Amino acid sequence: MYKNYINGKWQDAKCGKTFTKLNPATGEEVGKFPLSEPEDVNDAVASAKKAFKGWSRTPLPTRGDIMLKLGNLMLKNKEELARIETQDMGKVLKETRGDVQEGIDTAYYAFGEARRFFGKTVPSELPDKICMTFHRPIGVAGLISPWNFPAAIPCWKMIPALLSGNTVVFKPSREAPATAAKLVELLIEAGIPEGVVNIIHGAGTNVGEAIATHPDISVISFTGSVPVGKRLAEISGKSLKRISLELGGKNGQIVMDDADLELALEGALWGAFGTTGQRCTATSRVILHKAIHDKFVDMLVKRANKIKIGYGLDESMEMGPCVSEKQRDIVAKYVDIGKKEGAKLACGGEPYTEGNCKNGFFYRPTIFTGVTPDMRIAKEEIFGPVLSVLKVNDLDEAIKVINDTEYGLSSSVYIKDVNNAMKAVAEIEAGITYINAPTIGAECHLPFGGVKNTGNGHREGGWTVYEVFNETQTVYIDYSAKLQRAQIDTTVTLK
Ligand code: UN1
Repeated sequence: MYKNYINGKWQDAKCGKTFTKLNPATGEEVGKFPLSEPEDVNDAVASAKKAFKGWSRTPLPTRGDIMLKLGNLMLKNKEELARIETQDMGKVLKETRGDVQEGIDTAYYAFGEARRFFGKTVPSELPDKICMTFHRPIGVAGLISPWNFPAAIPCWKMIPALLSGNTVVFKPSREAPATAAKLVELLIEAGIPEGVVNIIHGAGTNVGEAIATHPDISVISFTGSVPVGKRLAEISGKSLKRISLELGGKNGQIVMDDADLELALEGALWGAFGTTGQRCTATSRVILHKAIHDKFVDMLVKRANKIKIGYGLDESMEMGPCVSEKQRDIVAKYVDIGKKEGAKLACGGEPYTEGNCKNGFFYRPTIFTGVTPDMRIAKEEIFGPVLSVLKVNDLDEAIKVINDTEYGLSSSVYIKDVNNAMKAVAEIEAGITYINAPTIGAECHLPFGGVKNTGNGHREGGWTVYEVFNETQTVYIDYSAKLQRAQIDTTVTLK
């Protein structure tokens, strides 16, 4: 029986209710978790608010040391964390190890940042006066994370929030709660003081909304769907909370006629079927130049049919299940839609129930050809192992097609001509563009996020996420010992 962690104590939801998390590969129970209510959020926020003064005044390098310890503990427990994660949400071990590594890298980045958290010194327009800026923590951060990267994404959010001096109320997804619980245990072992981190398990409609409405939460970071992101932005906008939204994607991989096709094939398979297609960066469209279309589709289908599907704890498996029965039903619904829209099913298109897989929520790698930009399977995020193939005449059309979506997270172009590659980089509307690499695989020390309905202008990762979790304080120091009036007593005049 798992618990919430509030004010330094593990405790049940006050109402006593729980939910059961199932292993998506076996249908077995992972554990029972508190089904919390707004009253639990209130306690967590009160605890985080109380802890803010002490934590925000702790020297940054001391906070950084805790992040270093967290990174070291994650490294020491990497295998255990990866195995918990595979049972929690289904990704194969190779991938859950990578996910944990992304969290470790984020912790080490924060440790380095702690000793270089630079503000700026800026010349004044007046004599004997200096100006500078400081980063200041905002207060209590409400962090709402998804299930598809249950170690990396909570780390992307918690680590910069904490390093910056904020305290945290963390609500993990109901589909990956065991990984989140383990992460919080490691944070406690790393020495995070009481009240600084609080975890509340439960439903988005209850806990998530309570976070967005709570007057003592000052900043929210959310990764998830567009409808939920819009809802949270609407609620939190009423109290002018800062909110960083990381929402969906309908990412495309263009393959031009001069591309290295073997390389493009590896990229498309990894991008489309890695994590069972359940990444917001997943390749859900390949946009093929007509000259290589038929050959590439042939290569793609042959290889997709050979992907080894099964329980991720078995090292030989390449693709795990969908995260839940509900998620698999969504995939099946889109496959029906694709067929009705007139796309051709080139492979897959049904659940995978062979051998031990019958109790899990597996679905075969699925490829639709003959997809046109107006079809729903070309436009809507599916979040499953479904790839739509579109055929184009030239690069201009490929760019038009790749941009023809409400989203703008990741994008990829396989190409050799350097001029055309640079043209694509300039014209693609996306937060992330890869040349000769798949749409997935962002590194934690670079900005991560998208344009259009993928977000609201913020970026996670690297130095940019620190903008989300900090206010800027501008300080002027006048040592002239007289009143100097800016804009009036200035010595600079342009003739
Ligand atoms: C996500 O799917 O929400 O770039 C995050 C990638 C990973 C992160 C994905 N490093 O695919």
